[in-house]
Parts: sequence; C-alpha cells; structure tokens
Amino acid sequence: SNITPKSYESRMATHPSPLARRLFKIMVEKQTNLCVSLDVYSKAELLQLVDTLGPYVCVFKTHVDIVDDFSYESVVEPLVALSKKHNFLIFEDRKFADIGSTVKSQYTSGIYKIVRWSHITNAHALPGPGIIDGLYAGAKEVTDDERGLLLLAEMSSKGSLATGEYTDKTVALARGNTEFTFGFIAQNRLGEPDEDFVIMTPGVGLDAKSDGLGQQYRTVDEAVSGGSDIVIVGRGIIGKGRDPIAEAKRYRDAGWASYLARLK
Ligand code: 5BU
Repeated sequence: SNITPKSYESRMATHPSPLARRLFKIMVEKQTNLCVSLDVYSKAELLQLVDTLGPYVCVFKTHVDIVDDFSYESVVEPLVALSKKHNFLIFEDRKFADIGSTVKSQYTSGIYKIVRWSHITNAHALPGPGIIDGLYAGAKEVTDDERGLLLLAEMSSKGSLATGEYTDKTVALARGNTEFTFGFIAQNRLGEPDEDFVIMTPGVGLDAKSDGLGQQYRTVDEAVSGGSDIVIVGRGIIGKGRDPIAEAKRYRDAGWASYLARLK
C-alpha cells in the first residue's frame, strides 16, 4: 500500500506489540533506523564491531551459527551486556521453517537457546500458523521479557518465490497474533493503512548493486521511501576494506534523512 507510515514516535505509543514499542523508543532516542548485520566468523570481531557500532544502530542482526568459536558464555553473555550498554535490540536471523513443535525446540534449546537472548527472530510462513504458535509458546515458556517475530514476506534475493499471493498470505498469517508477530522482513510496506507492521529490509547498499550470489541491493532511500522502517546493512558497512564506523554513520544519516523526508 502507498499509505505513508506514521512517525516512529506515534507508533511507539500505539503498536500492539510490546517489543515493537520498545524498538520504536530506541529508534526515537538514538535517532537511528539502522540495523547492522554482523555476518562474521570470529567472536572477537563480532563483539568488537558491536561495541564500536553500538551507538549508531537500533538493532544488531546476527547469524550465530556462522561463528566458528561460538560458546554461549563467551558470545551471548557479552553481547547481552553490550545491548544494555549501547541500548540496542538483538535479532538472530534464524529463519525458522519447520512445524510448531520443532521450531519451539529449536528456539529454546541446543547450544544457542535463541529465545533467551534474542529480542527478535524471524520465520518463514511456509509451514502455516503452527510455526507462529510454536515460537510464541517457546517465548512464553522461557522468558517474561518482550520477544517479537518477523515473518519473511519478501526476500531480497534474485528470483525469490516469496511474491504475490505468498506475500499476501504471509500478511494474513501475521494478523493472527500481532502482539508477537510485529512485522515483516520485506522490501515494501505491507498491510492495510490502519494496520502497523514494522518492515525490516535487507538487501540495502549504497555502493554495490549485487554480490554475485543472488543478493540484490537497493539504496537506503529506495527502501525507506517504499515503506521500510529499518534498513538492514551488512557488507556495505563491515565488508572487506571498509571503515565500519564511517559507513555506519553514513547509513545511519541516510536512513534518518529518508525517514524525515517520508514524514513530510
Ligand atoms: P549484506 O551483506 O548486506 O548483503 O547482508 C544481508 C544480510 O541480510 C545477510 O545476513 C542475509 O542473511 C540477510 N538477508 C538478506 O540479505 N535478504 C533477505 O531477504 C533476508 C535476509 Br530474509
């Protein structure tokens, strides 16, 4: 839909998800709609990036299963401490895709125990409503803290099958539990004008157009003017040869300028 989303500040007061309200509060306080994607193999690099880029982001997105030297004590515990120091949320980009009972176990157990520390996670809509029920049950069972789920309504990659009717049905699924399912990974604003789904958008880059493996990049302004609330940037900020602090400031400033322009 083409309806311009309201200000983060007003959505902070009215969103049905407690986690989304907390997220908007951080965005307003820190004046940033930037999520940095930390796709790195070493815990030292991960934690160092989090400590240096923390002031510029509202969310850090992780893939903890690619960290070679992962342990709960040496990665999760310091990451959670840094999330308090710099006031950001953690988003483990797990992309759950199984039946409710299995995703509940994958969310709560194993070596990662994602639900204990990751404020946000995501899931494919493919299995149907049971995937949301399973994850929500896991969150309720393990923690009293706010937790939120994003459904993958669209993907940034070339030839993605998540389009058209699949995307529409994903939006319909999210309507079943908006206290937990607070938004989408998507490339465009989704939902009706009177609904408030938070749109987080990967595939954002100001220098490259693609990565040779199917990733497609749009600019910050293309994403935000199209309805993205939070831009997700990985290699554009932390890629080889880049100055992560300078790039984080550049994307943060671009994201906030596009947001202000959208409000006018
Ligand atoms: P990049 O370095 O900015 O291309 O990293 C993008 C990140 O976002 C990477 O961690 C992907 O797993 C993630 N991603 C994506 O690129 N596109 C999608 O549609 C989804 C996730 Br969902």
